[in-house]
Amino acid sequence: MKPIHILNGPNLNLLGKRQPEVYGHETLTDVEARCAALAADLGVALHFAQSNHEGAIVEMIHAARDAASAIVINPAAYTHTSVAILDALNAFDGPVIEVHISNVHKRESFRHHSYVSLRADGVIAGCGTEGYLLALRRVVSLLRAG
Ligand code: DHK
Repeated sequence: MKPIHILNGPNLNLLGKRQPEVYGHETLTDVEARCAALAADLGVALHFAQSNHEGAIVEMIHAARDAASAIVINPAAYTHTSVAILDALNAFDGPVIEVHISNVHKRESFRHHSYVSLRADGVIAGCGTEGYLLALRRVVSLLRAG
C-alpha cells in the first residue's frame, strides 16, 4: 500500500500556541508523532505535511495522485473558500477524509460550509486532534475493504 498523506492548511503550524481554548494544547509535531505511532501499529506508511499557501496545498494533492493511497486533510480556513483545493481533490482517486479539530458547526456561520465536503468520503469535526487518528483508522479500513 502506498503511504497515507496527512495534509494541513494555514495556521496549523501554530497549533498549541494559537487559541488553545479552541484547538487545544498539542502542537502539530505532537499530532504528527501520534499519527506516526498509530500508522506503525496499523502497518501503513505516512507522509505528514503543512502549508500556509493554497497553491502549495494544491500541489501536495497533485503529488498525492501518484504517491498516496489516501488523503486525510485539514484544509483549515481554505475549507470554507477554496474551489482550487476541491478541484485538486476531485482529481485524486483514493479515499479522502476531511478533519477539523474544532466543531465548525458550533462556530461562526462562515465555517458551516465546506467546499472540501463535496469530495470527502467522510468528515470528522469537533473531536480535537484525536480526529486525525480517527481519520487514519477510517482510511485504512476503507483501503483494506478494497
Ligand atoms: C481550523 C481552522 O484554522 C479554521 O479556519 C477552520 C479548523 C476550522 C479546525 O477546526 O481544525 O474553520
